[in-house]
Amino acid sequence: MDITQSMEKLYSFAQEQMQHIVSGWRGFILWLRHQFAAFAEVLEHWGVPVDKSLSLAYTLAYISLVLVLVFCVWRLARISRSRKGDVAHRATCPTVEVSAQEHDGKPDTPEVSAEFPAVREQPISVYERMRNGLAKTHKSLFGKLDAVLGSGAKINSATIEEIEEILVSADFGVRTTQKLVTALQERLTRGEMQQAEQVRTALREEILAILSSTVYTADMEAHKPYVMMVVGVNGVGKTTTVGKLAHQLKQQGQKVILGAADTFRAAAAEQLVAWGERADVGVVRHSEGADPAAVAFDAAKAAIAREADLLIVDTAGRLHTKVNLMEEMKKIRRVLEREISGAPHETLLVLDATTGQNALTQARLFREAVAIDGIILTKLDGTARGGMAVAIASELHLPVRYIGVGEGVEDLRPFEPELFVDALFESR
Ligand SMILES: Nc1nc2c(ncn2[C@@H]2O[C@H](COP(=O)(O)OP(=O)(O)O)[C@@H](O)[C@H]2O)c(=O)[nH]1
Ligand SMILES: [Mg+2]
Repeated sequence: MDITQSMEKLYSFAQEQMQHIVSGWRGFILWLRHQFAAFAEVLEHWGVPVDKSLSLAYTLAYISLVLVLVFCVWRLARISRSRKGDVAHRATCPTVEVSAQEHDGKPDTPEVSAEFPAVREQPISVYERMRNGLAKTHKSLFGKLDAVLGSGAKINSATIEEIEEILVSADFGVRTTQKLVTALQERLTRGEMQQAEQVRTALREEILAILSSTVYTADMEAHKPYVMMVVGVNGVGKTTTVGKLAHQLKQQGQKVILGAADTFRAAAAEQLVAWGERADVGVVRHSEGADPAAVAFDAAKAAIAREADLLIVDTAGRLHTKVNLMEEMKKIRRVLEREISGAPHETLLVLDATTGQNALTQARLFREAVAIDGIILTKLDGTARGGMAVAIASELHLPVRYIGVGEGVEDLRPFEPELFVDALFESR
């Protein structure tokens, strides 16, 4: 067969196909007309005049088409926005659920359930979030400070006494306030603090010095899986914090597994599972009333089996059974330690900033039972007591690792003293 022959064959084939398409298209148009006629008939049946029914049918179809198109564009825009912020590492870690029964004898064969997409929030800067979160403290602290310093009067010991009261009211704590006041007094004596602005600068420097003295950065790369245990009394924000942490670390490309060791109420594990779905990470849970240490055991096994980078264990916090609670914490620690060398590599105590000085009492209590490596201070957005962060660093000599400045998934930030002090001091 020569080239001319094959070209002719190809041509006739193309012609045939075109005829099919044209007749198919005509058929489609006829079918469409038929549909519109049927729709117009329905409209007539509903009382639309005969001469208007067909044009109304066309108009309604046109409006529906536009709405569908608008919806599609909106969905596509949302999908592309969420993809932009997503790190490549996703959808690899489905939810894991281990029932109490399964635990007996076969701890490391967790059942796998559905996968869930990650949810992203509107991006606003870390600093903005922190500033918004600390707005109440800023307003209270600097509203009062400005009232004292703004009069233009000479700075003297009386001014410092007034500052002392302001600091105590912002929950800097008596001892920390004393420390700050002594430092201010010394600057005054040395003649370094004669103007209002110098007082602000001095206060900023002294607060930053206290906060910086306890900062540390955990080396999460040093262990695999790196195990974090989150403890604290009921309602301080443990589960929410674990959820936020899981989400953020997952977004950074870490493979995270969560352990729901608060087995006191079924709702507690369900809350964590919901966070797990949201963050798209696996959750190991048992049924209500199960031994929290058994959850820790299974979670550790699952983290090893799945080669997770991180295991975060959420715990219960019922203080009315204080002794039991502390024993429970110790047992969970022991189990984790036995399964993963050096675990938990970080034990973080969650404290609610709105509870003020009571949080310090809680910290001392927990410290007696388990070694605490750092603090997560939550709900700083809901209080004018941001001074708590300084009191913790100063009185407990414990670093604040993260702060919670809202209920959103991005409202948990690693604690950076400089950023914190800037956010606290910057005028709005
Ligand atoms: N405003 C605000 N609320 C928070 C923050 N962290 C947690 N919460 C809320 O505190 C409540 C108790 O949190 P939950 O995680 O259940 O506490 P848990 O009992 O310690 O596990 C929930 O309503 C959370 O949304 C925060 O940083 N800011
Ligand atoms: Mg909880």
